[in-house]
Amino acid sequence: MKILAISPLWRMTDVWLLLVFLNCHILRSLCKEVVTNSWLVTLHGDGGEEIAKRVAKNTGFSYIGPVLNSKTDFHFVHHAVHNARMRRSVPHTRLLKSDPMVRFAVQQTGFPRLKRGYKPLKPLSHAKSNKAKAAAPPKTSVPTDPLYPKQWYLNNTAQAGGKLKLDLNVEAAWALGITGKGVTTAIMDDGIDYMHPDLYENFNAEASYDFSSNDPYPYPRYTDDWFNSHGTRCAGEIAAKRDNGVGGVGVAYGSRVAGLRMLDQPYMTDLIEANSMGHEPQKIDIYSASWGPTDDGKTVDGPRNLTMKAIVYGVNEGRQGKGNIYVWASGDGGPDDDCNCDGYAASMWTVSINSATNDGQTAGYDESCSSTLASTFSNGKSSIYDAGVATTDLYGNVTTKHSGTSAAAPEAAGVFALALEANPDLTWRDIQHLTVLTSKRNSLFDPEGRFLWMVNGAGLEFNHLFGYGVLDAGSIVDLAGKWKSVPERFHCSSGTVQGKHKFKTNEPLLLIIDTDACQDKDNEINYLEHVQAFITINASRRGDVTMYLTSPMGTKTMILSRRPRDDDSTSGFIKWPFMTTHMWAENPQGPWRLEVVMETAPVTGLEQEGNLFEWTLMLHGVRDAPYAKLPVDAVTNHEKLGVVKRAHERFIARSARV
Ligand SMILES: *[C@@H]1O[C@H](CO)[C@@H](O)[C@H](O)[C@H]1NC(C)=O
Ligand SMILES: *[C@@H]1O[C@H](CO)[C@@H](O)[C@H](O)[C@H]1NC(C)=O
Ligand SMILES: *[C@@H]1O[C@H](CO)[C@@H](O)[C@H](O)[C@H]1NC(C)=O
Ligand SMILES: *[C@@H]1O[C@H](CO)[C@@H](O)[C@H](O)[C@H]1NC(C)=O
Ligand SMILES: [Ca+2]
Ligand SMILES: [Ca+2]
Repeated sequence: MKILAISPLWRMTDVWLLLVFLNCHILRSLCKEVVTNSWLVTLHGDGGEEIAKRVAKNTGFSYIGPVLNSKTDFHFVHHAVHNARMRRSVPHTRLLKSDPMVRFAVQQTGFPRLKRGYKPLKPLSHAKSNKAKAAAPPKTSVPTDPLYPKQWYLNNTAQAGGKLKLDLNVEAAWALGITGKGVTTAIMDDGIDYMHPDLYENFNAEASYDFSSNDPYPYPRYTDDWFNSHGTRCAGEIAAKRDNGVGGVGVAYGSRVAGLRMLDQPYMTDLIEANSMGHEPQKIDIYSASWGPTDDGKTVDGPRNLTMKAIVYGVNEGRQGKGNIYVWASGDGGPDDDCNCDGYAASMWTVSINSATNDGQTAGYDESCSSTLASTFSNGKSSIYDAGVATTDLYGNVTTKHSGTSAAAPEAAGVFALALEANPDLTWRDIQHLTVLTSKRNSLFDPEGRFLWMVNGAGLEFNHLFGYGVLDAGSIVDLAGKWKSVPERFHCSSGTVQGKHKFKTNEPLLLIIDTDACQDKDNEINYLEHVQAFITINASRRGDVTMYLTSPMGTKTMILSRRPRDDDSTSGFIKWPFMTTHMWAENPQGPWRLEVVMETAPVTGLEQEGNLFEWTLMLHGVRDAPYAKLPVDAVTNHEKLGVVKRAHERFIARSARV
């Protein structure tokens, strides 16, 4: 086996990494793409909107708007072109290109992006308005809202068959007066019923937009089955008003929500996704997404070029440079899917959230993967009435049936809104560190017994299903208040294995990259954040390929699980970034092992084979001990922090001896 060291990449920023990420355009056959009636039009010079509007008029196109506030890139639509065709319209593209102002024009592909956890259910009850109560200020520490007793995810009193105290522990954060004031979360979804009596006061219209129909009003489109209730339900979990006699209470009931309606058109385009994720990054703090590529257990797909650009801009420049927080539902594909095949959930720049039920198990639809950072809650046992997530619903109604990892991501967004009120200086990375340090195992467990809780080399407990455990609002708010921003982040490309490496059923492949983690360079990494393995592979049956990455400190993480429905034999993975959070805070120096195993189905017994062509190990983290400057009371209040700090002191003592 040959190890080819590649030259160190000095002080790359997260922007640089954009170039490394290759997308679905390579795997087009798998993405079920069509061609839409949208064009990305790039102009010569930076004449801006006036020129773009004139070009659109001259060529018979409709002008939609700039892409990511650009002065040169614009979104045009042609209404005479069908919005989902199989072939590109060369004449229309040629027409645009014939205008002397146009540098290039690209007709946009369309691809499916599905809401997670959607079940067509009618609402259960109508919200009862009681304005007399609404006027009174809160008298007790317990909210008076009629739906509140059913919101077990806020205060689990073992109602609906749940486990006592298995909840987000919001009570401790609220008791400090922290309710998310000054923080805005955007719900990227199918719209928000912003006239809902439990939402309108906390709706941030200024930061909202409708990208599905290009206007400032992201109101859900009516359908008989209330299909477009998803965004409204997510919004209520975050910011439903407290003590107003209507509905329930949001996790961060003092915060605001913005609506970015962007899921309600036949096909998604890169332009719509990019404009949504890049919308008002100085006014929006958190973006919450409960959707993604199809969860059919055979899709491999992720953000395209412009969307990646928007996310990278968000984390680097958003929130006045502190970075936007992108919260992602890890996926509803069940045990037969793997969220590392979903480039949004697996991104380092999103916080990927899985769900647990009200008694601590995984739900049947939960996916697992090594990029999941933490968990919140979805529904309880389906046999029990009211065990779902209680929240606002369309047309002033409420529901107790919201579910899926869809329900989980907004709860996390709400908890992060609380943390940001407690400390507005937190960066996107601080939020991830705080999540790792304050999430709890509580009583979360895998009912199938496959994934046990394990401890990494820095003493942190993690689980393949739940990440670092369930978010704890009281704990994250407390530590956020004492937090000192983590040191500068570095990226170290630690080696590449190239060549054709065969593996087959009963003949696994083991590769090793021994790294000094860029020691003595400017980008030396001694304490890890994310680890990525960029892998190019093909196989006679992609779904039978499983991969495990083991760190020098002995933490073994499954970066790809078996996907029984994925029968791809042609596309494989091309430089796909498999990500793991499980080595957080470890020291990365030493040998990293990659095992590739063909897990052929016992039933068919067919022998499968494949080839690994490339593996590049990318380490992300910091040079200096990240928690060294935190005050003593932070350590005494937070057990996990104490454990990691002691581990880091041992790392330092060990390297001093060498
Ligand atoms: C939560 O429930 C407990 C009972 O288990 C109750 O004593 C407490 O006041 C409740 N707190 C809130 C904020 O709902
Ligand atoms: C996306 O970006 C990559 C890398 O910069 C480039 O090679 C590729 O052509 C771009 N794809 C599209 C569809 O523009
Ligand atoms: C709730 O939904 C029903 C339809 O099921 C509708 O008639 C009603 O106006 C809605 N709003 C309220 C506040 O009940
Ligand atoms: C994988 O690629 C190699 C080299 O290009 C080729 O020989 C082999 O047939 C491919 N295997 C599959 C299953 O596509
Ligand atoms: Ca309410
Ligand atoms: Ca998935």
